[in-house]
Amino acid sequence: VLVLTHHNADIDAMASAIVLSETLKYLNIKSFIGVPESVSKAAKKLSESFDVLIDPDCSEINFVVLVDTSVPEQLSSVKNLKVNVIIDHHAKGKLCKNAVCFIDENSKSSAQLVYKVIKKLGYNIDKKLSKIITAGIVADTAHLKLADNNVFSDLSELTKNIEFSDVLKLITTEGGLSEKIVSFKCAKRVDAYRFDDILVAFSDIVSHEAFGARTLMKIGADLAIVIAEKKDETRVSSRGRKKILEKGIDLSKLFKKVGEFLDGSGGGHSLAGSANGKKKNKEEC
Ligand SMILES: [Mn+2]
Repeated sequence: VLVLTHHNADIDAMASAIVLSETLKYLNIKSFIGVPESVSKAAKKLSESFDVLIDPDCSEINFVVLVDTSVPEQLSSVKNLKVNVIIDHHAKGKLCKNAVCFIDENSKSSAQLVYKVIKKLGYNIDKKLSKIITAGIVADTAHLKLADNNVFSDLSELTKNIEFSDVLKLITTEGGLSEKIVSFKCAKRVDAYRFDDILVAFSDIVSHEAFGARTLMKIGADLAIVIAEKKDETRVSSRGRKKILEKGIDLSKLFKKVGEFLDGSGGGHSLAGSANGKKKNKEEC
């Protein structure tokens, strides 16, 4: 059996695939985990101790179970795709036509549906798999912000013998060293102003200006603008909270003008604007 999931597999997708595949192994069924293209960065830690087949070939497989998707577009790099069973919590896709489906759009995660299937099989789930299912649920509910009663009732069963902090360790990825240095430099060079109840933070760094702007938002800016000057190029990135819209600030419009000032281009969204162009006076920009 191949347990397959969608490309750039997220934590819920990987958790569902791992738990189902491991359960089949316990039941003496030879099983594999398959992922098109790649596992997402967020799900790397969760899946690192399991073998994952990237872009598997279904012609070498007897039976395929697909989890967390039912649309062929998310599986385009799988060779000779076939699907026998689908377990998913998204709206039915094209692949449902020719497969046995267990779809529940009201479920907050696919991991919970896999958990249901396993319980039906009468299989008693161990600590390791409890942690992984919990990880899938926590990730797909934005750390329980979107949880419903079913989530809490499943979690009350799953977390009986595990430490919740161990689950969080599985799904939190620390940023790389270079990103942390950008954050520190960006914070160190802040010029901050207050306009009414809006805190505006300007900073400059050598690169990663968008990452820098997000960092300033995390430490409390309502509007963050970060400029990066290169040899003969200027790049500016910004992020804003919704309340700047009430003050009539639209970053896409603002940065269109910044782009013109830089003899380059600019724009974006109302709460995330950016521009790049020629090197000009930084303060003026
Ligand atoms: Mn999901």
